[in-house]
Amino acid sequence: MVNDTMNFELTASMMCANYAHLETEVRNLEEGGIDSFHIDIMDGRYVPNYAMSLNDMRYIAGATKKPLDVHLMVEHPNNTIALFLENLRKGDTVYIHPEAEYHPSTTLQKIINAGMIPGIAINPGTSVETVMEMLRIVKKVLVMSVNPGNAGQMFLPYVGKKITKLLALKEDMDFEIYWDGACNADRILEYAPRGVKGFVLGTTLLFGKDRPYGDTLSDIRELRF
Ligand code: S6P
Ligand code: MG
Repeated sequence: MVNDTMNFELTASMMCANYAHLETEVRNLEEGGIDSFHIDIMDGRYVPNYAMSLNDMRYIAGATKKPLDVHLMVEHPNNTIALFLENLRKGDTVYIHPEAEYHPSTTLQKIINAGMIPGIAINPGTSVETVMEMLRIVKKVLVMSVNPGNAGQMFLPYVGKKITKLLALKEDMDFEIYWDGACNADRILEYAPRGVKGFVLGTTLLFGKDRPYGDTLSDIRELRF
């Protein structure tokens, strides 16, 4: 049954979009009611893929007024974070992977100082305990339920236990939880009522379905699966 007070966010994983018609993709997603655009930036080192780049992010930032949700899968984001921050707006989110940086709290402070929302992304193999202090700094935690690097991967079920741990901490430590990777109907039905704030939609639910985005998004919001 739909809980009236349930209010979760849906963000589109733009590495899954059709780049032959990127502007149309952005417009259709906006008109279909997407809340934000998830931008997967990769450097071919921290993850074995490239996906999106700074220029892709800039293009999408110019094509929409909706918030961007920038997921940096790069080594030492502290070295290049300024390039991203200077192309974003207040209210956009930037996630870093803590293990990709020697001093992740320095990088998070740069995100805060620039007026963006600071977040960390937690890999399937990273424990809550190893990022505990950073939970006090960030406003968002992106829980990866696939290993970072690609869309269309298999869901790793052991991540569920980590979500339960984070749900118990989120009020006290003042952060929200977002889900990234193989996000399907069952996961939204189970975890939205428990307090997961948002879901990244990729090939599992949204893209490549030959169906208007607006229809899919309203079905998901109404939990009509
Ligand atoms: C993976 C990336 C994700 C994917 C998303 C795709 O490195 O961070 O944001 O793009 O998971 O969704 P799906 O449904 O294809 O797994
Ligand atoms: Mg991502």
